Amino acid sequence: TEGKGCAIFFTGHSGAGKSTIAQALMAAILEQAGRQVSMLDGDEVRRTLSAGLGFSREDRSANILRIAYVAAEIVRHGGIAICAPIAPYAQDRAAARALVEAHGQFIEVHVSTRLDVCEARDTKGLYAQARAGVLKQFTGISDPYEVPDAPELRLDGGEGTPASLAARIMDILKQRQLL
Ligand code: GGZ
Repeated sequence: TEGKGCAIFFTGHSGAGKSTIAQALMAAILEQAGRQVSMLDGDEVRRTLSAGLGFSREDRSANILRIAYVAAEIVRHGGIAICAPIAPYAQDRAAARALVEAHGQFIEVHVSTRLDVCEARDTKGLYAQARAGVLKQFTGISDPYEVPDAPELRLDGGEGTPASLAARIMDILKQRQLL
């Protein structure tokens, strides 16, 4: 286990491809560097660590802070954490960054897939429910998404394979000697 601790923090709309790219990244890190990765995916976190939280601004902030707290702890011990929530608020992303940067590097990856592409995919049918008003406060439809100003990387999930997009992140991790 060479390398230092770091967190790769994805942000982007539902259906942008965060989880898929995160999975490809985890596989690449394991294959190319033999390093284990802790995955804090939006979906699973919502069922476990953040069970009981909703989608108000306050609950979304609490969710991001919990994820960041765990990631910071992993990074503090030299591990690699991949986080993949929507994280729609710049203030929460900045707080997450501050928590992690106390111990190691924070690589923010904005998965910038256009909203109409995410909505057209609608893999889980959530956008349709949001349009129908069944799902309230849905990011991009009836709730805000603040586009990151200066992420370490911006990836369009509508272009290229998950493996090719993950490879762009691998390049950064190698450049920074984190693997
Ligand atoms: C956004 C929602 C909502 C609302 C349920 N807004 O694509 P998914 O389904 O699997 O991932 C989304 C997930 C978002 O949870 P996060 O923890 O990533 O959000 S945040 O960072 O804002 O705390 C989506 C589903 O939950 N989902 N209701 N109203 N996404």
